[in-house]
Amino acid sequence: MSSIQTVKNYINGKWIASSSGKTTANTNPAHTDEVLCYTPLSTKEEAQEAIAVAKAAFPSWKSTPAPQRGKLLFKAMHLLQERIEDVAAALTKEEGKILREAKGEIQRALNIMEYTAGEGRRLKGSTIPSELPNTFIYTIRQPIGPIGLITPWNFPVAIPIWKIAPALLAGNTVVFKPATITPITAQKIVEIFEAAGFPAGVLNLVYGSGSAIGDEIVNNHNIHGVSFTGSCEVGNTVYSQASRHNARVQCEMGGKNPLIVLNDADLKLAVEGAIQGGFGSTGQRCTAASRVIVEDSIADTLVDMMLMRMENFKVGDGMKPETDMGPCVDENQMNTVLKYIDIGKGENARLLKGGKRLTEGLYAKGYFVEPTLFDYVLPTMRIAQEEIFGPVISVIRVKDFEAAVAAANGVQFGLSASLYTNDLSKAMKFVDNADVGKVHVNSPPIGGEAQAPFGGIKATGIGPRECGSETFEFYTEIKTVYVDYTGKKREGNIY
Ligand code: UN1
Repeated sequence: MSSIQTVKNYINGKWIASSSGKTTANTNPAHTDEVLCYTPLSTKEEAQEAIAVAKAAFPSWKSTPAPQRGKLLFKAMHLLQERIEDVAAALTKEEGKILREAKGEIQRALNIMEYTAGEGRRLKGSTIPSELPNTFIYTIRQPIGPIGLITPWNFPVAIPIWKIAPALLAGNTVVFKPATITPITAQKIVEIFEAAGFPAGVLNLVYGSGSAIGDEIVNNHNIHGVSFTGSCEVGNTVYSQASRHNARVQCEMGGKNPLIVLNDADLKLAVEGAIQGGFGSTGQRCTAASRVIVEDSIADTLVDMMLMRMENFKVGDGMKPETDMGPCVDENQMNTVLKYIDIGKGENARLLKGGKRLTEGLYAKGYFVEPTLFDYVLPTMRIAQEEIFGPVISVIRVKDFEAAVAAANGVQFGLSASLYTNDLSKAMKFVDNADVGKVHVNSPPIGGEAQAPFGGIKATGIGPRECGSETFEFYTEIKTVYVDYTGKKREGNIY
């Protein structure tokens, strides 16, 4: 008998083994012969049960005062803080990102919990002047009901937390379906909420495929809202299906984020931004700097500096402190990256560095791809248009600022964009004209702070922003209240 565990679902406050009998192996992408656990491919009936439980738990959770819900969230935050080493190691082992990045991701989750828990004492409505005498109009924010959360593998702690925390704080109950290839971090998150004392049924976890569990969450009429992060293809299906039964939908999907470098920029800073933005998290983030758009006059210098910076960039096991970049998350993702490298070569982009899978020695048992730099990429090429989700940077040379903005905007996505310049006027023009949900001036397009809204436009985003106070636009309904204390029937205009 193998001692490798199959993780369990968490339904109604109990850890329950799936009855499906079907599992998929969760392997370490840096050592593919290391199976970390098995993920159950749960049945639709198990998802239905979790949804029924979330529905049953809703009335009492809704009537729990928001400051009390916030107190539990503060407890969960302290527990995550205590367990940070353990959760970070699990994250690196199952997702592959380096330990520093894993800890950074967990710190971001902690910041989100801190910010969101404090909202328990705010969650404000507004008072509105009435045109009538002795009439009081105000609004309150109420939860929307049982919510389905479908989350990706690339930020398996921060993204679930930035959905679970505001969902629960606002008084909703949750059915959480994590990616099947990052089950251990999902389990550790739910254990923390359990240990913090969240009541049974308020947060439920069901492992399984998109086609069974995701499909049930999206189509079940007892789910009143779905928040999804992942691919455009899946997100668009989630949107069209969930909206059929009037569920509220929020989707955060792909990106093809530009990092523009103008000829007056601090090039050292720009190179650091491009490397961190393009190769950080192995390029597996929707905010990755996958296109470096540079003015012709400085392009040769910038490219030389990037090549030099890549010289000592160490690929390897994310658990080792000297590693700068970990593996791709799985074989599938690695093959996608290698396919796009071939596409780039086929399109006659100039491959300057990288481009290959690493297979020798330490790399023999992992999904390692070299950090890859293409130059002379045209804005219309597929490698400049499509999301690769891997360590591939495309340099696009343009004649001036206007051409840079046109190239930056000339993609279907609209998540994040960076501009490196010291020209305030150009910086502000870019802020005005970039077709994205967030702009970074003189810093890479990745990341975001807990108290600031996060999300994109165009093919990237559907529904309200995540994080910041704007997150409650999704997780609450506004109720408008009219209190008439005249004691008289209305005269005159009646609306
Ligand atoms: C970040 O870079 O801030 O799936 C995180 C994603 C995004 C999160 C990006 N929704 O990569």
